[in-house]
Order: sequence, then structure tokens, then C-alpha cells
Amino acid sequence: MTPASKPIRRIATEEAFSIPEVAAGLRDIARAPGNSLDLTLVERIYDAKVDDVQARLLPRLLDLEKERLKDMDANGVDMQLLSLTAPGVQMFDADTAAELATLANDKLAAVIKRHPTRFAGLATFAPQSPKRAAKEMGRAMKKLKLNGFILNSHTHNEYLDNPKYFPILEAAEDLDGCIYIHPRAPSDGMAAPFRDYGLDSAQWGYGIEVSTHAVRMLVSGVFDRFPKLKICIGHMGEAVHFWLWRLDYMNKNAQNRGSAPKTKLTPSEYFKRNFVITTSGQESHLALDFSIKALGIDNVLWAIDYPYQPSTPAVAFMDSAPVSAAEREKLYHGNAERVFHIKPA
Ligand code: 1WB
Ligand code: MN
Repeated sequence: MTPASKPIRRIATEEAFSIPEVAAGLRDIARAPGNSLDLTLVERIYDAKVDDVQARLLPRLLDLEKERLKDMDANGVDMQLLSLTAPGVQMFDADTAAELATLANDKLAAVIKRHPTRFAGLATFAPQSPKRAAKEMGRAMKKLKLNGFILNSHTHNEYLDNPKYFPILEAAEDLDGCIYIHPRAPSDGMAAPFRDYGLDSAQWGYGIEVSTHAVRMLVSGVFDRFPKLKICIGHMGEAVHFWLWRLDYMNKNAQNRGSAPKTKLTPSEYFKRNFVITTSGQESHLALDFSIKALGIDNVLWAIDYPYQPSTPAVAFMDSAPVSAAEREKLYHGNAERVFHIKPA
């Protein structure tokens, strides 16, 4: 094939899966008392009462080698970077969470071994036990050769800027493993206004949860302590980069009045140095153009958000994006290969 007709490699970077053991645990959580906002999601997917679009998500999350591969073939998707879907193991007690994380990582590594050109994967860990999590992170990248880490945002209402999680950040930095912070519903302290109109969901609440997580990290000083730490956020950066000018301005005021710690760099400098974003489920050329201009072409990666969103329009969105051929190569695969240690084809 001539270079001009060589098909572009498409690596989708926020692609969800689950395993039966995690799904069973989440079904039990759905049936137990509780009122966290995540329960709306956990009930509709893991304990679905009616056979509708939501009920059909679970089989698609559990499937890796049948319909998923067919969907990838039909859409010209070379590879999915898989991650254990929200809320991952983060609603379980510490021991259950750690055991399920190990099991999920082993199963993920086995699937990748069977299909090394079709799948790569982000390792799960249980933040409930930070030191144990750090150990599993090392095993997952060194022994299982997984490609980085997935974190489904808050854990029991706590965020990664909390010093108790520093062993996790230290491990990620040492391993050069990017932590992909994926949404779940807003934590208990900010849940109330999201209880109406389905706002708990990907419609709005998920983005607010992750953008708040990211901003806490940006202004807390964690990137002075862990300057090489890499974080990835999806959904076109959850709009954080739209806010950078105002974040810088108001963070300086907050620092001057003593309510935010002094930091070496500004929030926007950390965001450009320590974060990458993906396009998962946000198929707007206007937002893509802004993102590339704000963050640079090396910091934007393509994603579908399978099976929550369909592959065909996600591919059409990137195929038709108003960017140069060289830029499209970076968006579709070059940046993913660099950030997630995926061997170039
Ligand atoms: C949905 C979307 C549900 C996402 C999810 O549960 C995740 C949904 C983990 O639309 O129902 C997502 O990642 O966009
Ligand atoms: Mn997703």
C-alpha cells in the first residue's frame, strides 16, 4: 500500500468494560440501603428492572471478544484502551476492593494477551488502601504490562489531593503511568442540586465531579510534590481548559489571602504540563479546535466512550475534523502511544 492510502491507526482511549465479579458486587450495592448519587447509575445498569437501552449496557460492558471486536472492525477502530467502568471498585470495602482490582487486572491482561494488537488496558487499583494500591499499580505495569491507570474520581468522597493518597501518586509518577480520572456521580457533599432532571449523569454531573477533582489537584500543590505525574481527563477536558485564565487570576487572589497554598506554577501551567485530555463523548469540532489551541496538539487524544456512546459518529467526528494529516495522526494514535506506552504499529 502506498503511504497515501495507508489507513490511519485509530486507538480509542476511554473504552469501558466490566467483569462479572464486579458487576455482581455492584448489584448487591444497588440492593443495599444507601443514598449516594452513584446509586442511580448502579441501579440502572447493574440491577436493571426493565429491558431497555440501559439494561442492554451490562452485556456490552462484559463482552470483550465478540460484539466489541465486531464493532471495532466495522468502524475501523484498531485498538481500544480498556478501563474498568465507573464506579470501578471504589464503592466496596477496602479488602473486597483490593481483591477485585487484582482480579480485574489479571483478566484484563489475559484479554490483551489474546489480542495484543486490538486491546491495551488501564489498571484498576483500590484507593481505599493506598499502600496496597501502590503495590498493585507496580505489579500491573511491570508484570502485567498494563498501560497506565484508571481512577473513577472520588473514593468515599475524597479526592487525590488528600495526602493519604500520596503513595498512589508517587507510584504513578515512578512508573510513568498516567492516571485517567473518569467520572462518576458527584460526591455526597455536592449531590443535592444534581438529584433532579437526570443531572447526576453524563448529562452534567459527571463533568462537574471530574473537573472539580482536577481543579483540586491543580491548586493544592500536588504537582510541586509530584512534578512528573500525568493525569488524563476525558469529555474534552471536562471544560477545565475553558476556565484557565480565570483559575489563574482567582487562584492568585486565593493564595494572597491565604486560602490556597502557594505553588511554584499557576493552574494553567500545571494543566499544560501534567494533564492530557481526550475527546470521549464530546463530538464538537468547535470544542476540539479550542482544545488544540489552548493545550497544544500533543495533549489531545481521541476516544469513543464505548459502549456508552456509538463508535460510528465518534470515528466520523475525528475523520472529518478540520486538522492537518499530521495532527490527525497525533489525535488518533501518536499521543496515545506516547502517553500510554503503546507500541507504535
Ligand atoms: C453513562 C455514561 C454511564 C458514562 C456511565 O457509567 C458512564 C451513561 C459508568 O450515559 O449512562 C460515560 O463514561 O460517559
Ligand atoms: Mn466513559
